[in-house]
Amino acid sequence: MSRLVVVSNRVAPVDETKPTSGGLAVAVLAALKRSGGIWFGWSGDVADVPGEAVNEVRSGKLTYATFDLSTRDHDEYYNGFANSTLWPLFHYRLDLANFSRRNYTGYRRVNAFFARKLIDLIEPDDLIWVHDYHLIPMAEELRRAGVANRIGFFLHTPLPPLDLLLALPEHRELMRSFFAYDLIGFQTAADRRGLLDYAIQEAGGEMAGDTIFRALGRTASAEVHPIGVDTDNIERMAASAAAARYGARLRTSLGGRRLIVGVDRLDYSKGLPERFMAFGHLMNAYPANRNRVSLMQIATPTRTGVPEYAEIRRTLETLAGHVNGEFSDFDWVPIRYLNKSFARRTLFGLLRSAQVGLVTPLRDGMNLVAMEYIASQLPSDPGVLVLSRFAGAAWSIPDAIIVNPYDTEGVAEAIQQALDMPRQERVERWQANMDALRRNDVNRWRETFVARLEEAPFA
Ligand code: GDG
Repeated sequence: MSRLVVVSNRVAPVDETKPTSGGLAVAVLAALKRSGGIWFGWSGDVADVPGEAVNEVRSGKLTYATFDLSTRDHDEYYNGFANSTLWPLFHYRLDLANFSRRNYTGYRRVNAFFARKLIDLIEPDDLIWVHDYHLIPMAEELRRAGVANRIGFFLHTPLPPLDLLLALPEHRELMRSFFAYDLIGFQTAADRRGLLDYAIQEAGGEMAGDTIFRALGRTASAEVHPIGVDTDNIERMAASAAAARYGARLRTSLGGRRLIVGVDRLDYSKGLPERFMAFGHLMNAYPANRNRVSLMQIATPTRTGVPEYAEIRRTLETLAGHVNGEFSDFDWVPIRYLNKSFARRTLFGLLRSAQVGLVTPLRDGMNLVAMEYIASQLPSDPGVLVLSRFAGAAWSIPDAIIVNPYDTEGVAEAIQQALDMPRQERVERWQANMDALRRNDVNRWRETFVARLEEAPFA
């Protein structure tokens, strides 16, 4: 079997007791722990004058190879093109996308820098698996330097339709970079469509099989490989967390009231203002819930260097204050809004304590929290997941209550339906969802993607 070399912008801390928020790191770590290999990427540290060296640390079967970025690279590549241009664009938010030539140049420069550093580590038979929107040009840079290895790419975010992609001034160069991979994996068929439409309609390419296309002289396969979670591990952690001390603290604080939970990175794609408004509407439309049901929203701050993230934080504080001001009682607060991060075990314990999981992004590649909520439940008395149709997870968890997150009244109705659902139906829905998640867990995701990459080249 070939060695697996995973490349992603951030590499999780070697010390696993440190919380890792962010779906990519969580998924890649779960996948790599089983297979072993190299995990190559940015250390997360910024230095005015970064050292040139790649720092290698071994832990079990896995080697972490990391390096620092300069302040300028961090500004232009990470805060700039990746998180102020591609992230909003790929989440259908042209209104929030920033277009700057300088940031695009920085993005290309840092991708070339990643490629130069990686070349020293790889062997001819290695499988290289690049992750996410930060590193789309990696394969092109590697090919330019003569690397002939099999190279795969997985996009964790959505890819929008062709017309939105065309708004990017550099769309031609960026999209062409995809074609240097052998295998390109997407979360859903709609995301894959964006690339194929581009390849055929804009780049004059053609299909050469169900998934295989030819464009600009290269052949690649574009496939749907939906990501999963480590179900066994989550079940175990959630069960042990429920017995922990803070579980008792939470129960005491609720005083027998019911709990709705949301856990998200603090990001405008996650639909948090809409969620708070739907919860406020629930209090108005179904007043029996007052003093009986609370929403606990954990919103972990991320990307604090990007101005739009400060803006969404202010919006949420205002909205939570508004709902709480209107409906609180001297012994009850409707929204418990927490801007901090928790250990994974604690998080799964909280998910298990909640009768309703509320996952309502406006657009999401997959959404692992939806899956973690299902995997954390007590099988004999599970809670109900209310899930946005615009999360990739809606295709993987079909027996959730599926909602349109823009429809405030509809989301409030769905929450009420979840709160009222009889145990028999809860158990049946949960069982169907859990079976689906077990069949397609994170190990299966890695195995099928890597097995497919081993079959490359597809020409
Ligand atoms: C991207 C795509 C896709 C959150 N807060 C804490 C914490 N988390 C963990 C969650 C979950 C992960 O972070 C978040 O994953 P999501 O999938 O929900 O969202 P993104 O970060 O946007 O991930 C997404 C994913 O990549 C994988 O392909 O699903 O669509 O956007 O695991 O539990 N973890 C800890 N403390 C926290 O406070 N320890």
